[in-house]
Amino acid sequence: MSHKQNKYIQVEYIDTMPHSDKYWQKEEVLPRRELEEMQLKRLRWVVRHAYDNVPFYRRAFKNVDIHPDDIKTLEDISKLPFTTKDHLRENYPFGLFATPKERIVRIHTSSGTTGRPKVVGYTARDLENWINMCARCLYMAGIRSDDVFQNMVGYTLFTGGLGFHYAAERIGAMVVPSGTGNTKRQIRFMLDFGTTAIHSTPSYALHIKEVAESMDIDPSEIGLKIGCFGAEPWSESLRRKLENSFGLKAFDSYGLSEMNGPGVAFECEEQDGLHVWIDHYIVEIVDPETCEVLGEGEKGELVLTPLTKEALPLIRYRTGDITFLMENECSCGRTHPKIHRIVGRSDDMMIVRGVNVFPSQIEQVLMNIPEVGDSYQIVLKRVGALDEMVVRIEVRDEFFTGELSDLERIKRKIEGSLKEEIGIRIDVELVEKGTLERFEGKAKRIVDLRNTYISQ
Ligand code: DLL
Repeated sequence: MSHKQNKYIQVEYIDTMPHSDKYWQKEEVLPRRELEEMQLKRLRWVVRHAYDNVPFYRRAFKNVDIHPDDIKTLEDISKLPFTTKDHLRENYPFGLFATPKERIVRIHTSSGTTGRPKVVGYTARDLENWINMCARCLYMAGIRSDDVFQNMVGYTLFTGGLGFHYAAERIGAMVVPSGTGNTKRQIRFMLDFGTTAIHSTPSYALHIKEVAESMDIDPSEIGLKIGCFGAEPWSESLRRKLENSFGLKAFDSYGLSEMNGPGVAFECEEQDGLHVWIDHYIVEIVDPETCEVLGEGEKGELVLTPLTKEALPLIRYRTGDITFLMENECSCGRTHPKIHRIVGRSDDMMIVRGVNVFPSQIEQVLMNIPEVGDSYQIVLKRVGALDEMVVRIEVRDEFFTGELSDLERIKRKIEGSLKEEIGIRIDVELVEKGTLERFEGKAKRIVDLRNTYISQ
């Protein structure tokens, strides 16, 4: 349609140019060989950039006797040293930045659980690349210019808010920058503004469902079609619960501040693995103990090297997130490889009676049990020399008969399912609805009391 024909637009000034009705950018469908050629060129650039401009990398490369000119093939990446979260913290705030301050146009931080925050920076070009990567994700989930996108994540130093905000605007959607909190008002906005797509953590989405129900609003009547959920591990059964409750399609969204923020990997319509934008990141999976590089299908720690970051070129960054690379081809036509949804962070892995357990495995079991309500908590204790786990669970109102025998039956049922799926006996404690904390951002489901010694 020409400008004259469009009665709503006086001057066409919005840069809304999808590559096609299916893909935001043409790079999404480049043949793998071309992507790899691009990766090699960019890898050589980023390694040189880090070496020339970040004293930390000059030293780190010298320590392992490697020079940027030694990078001749993509496989040569394995000669480079890793970067860890501690390196970022030790160089707080700007020590790993590769561009002078006058070229940095924004910073964000990621606090994690301990110590100094990690500070990340962006040049204007970094932001432009980031917006487009996030726009690829939202477009892939089906968000278009006629959507109303309610962005219910933090807008300040957290990358979730601004990252997707600008991307949704770029697509031309109507953005409701509502941030986190005031859940009743969020729900009213959804109804009043005709929100069709939401972005939040999966745990906040679960809370919104619960609050809507308490307002006598059926979540499926709100009119939501698309949910973009991420920033924390979640399970397939929570996806099903959110999809069934809201009547939307729920997509897993992965990213981390150190790699811009959201927009690193995202699910397509198949909802089976997340495409990683490999024209901007090299993906490796390594054994977290030995750092040996693992092959397709082998579970390990995700290591990412950003290929286009000017401000913060982190080489072989150990994310701490556990996943694996999936099979190559995807029916959506995108040529970028997929990672399996994140199983958990290596720091969150619990060892109970010799068995490795991630919180998302517990959630996967719980969300399939109808009696289980919308909140749970994992309490870790040390009894004598052993770690013990107790899962505190809110029971749905309609199953709370007040009869002790009913509660005992529910407890035994949940313990049975946990034993069957995870292979160890896990104690369950049932609590009344509303007892456990709710979360607007990333949920904190683990309460670690292991330093509080409990004698046997
Ligand atoms: O959480 C960026 C983000 C914002 C991603 C909004 C998705 C949506 P950080 O605060 O730096 O950045 O936390 C990054 O969160 O290393 C993972 O451990 C975890 N994480 C992020 N997305 C997922 C996901 C943002 N989809 C850390 N599944 C990462 C599991 C996730 N874990």
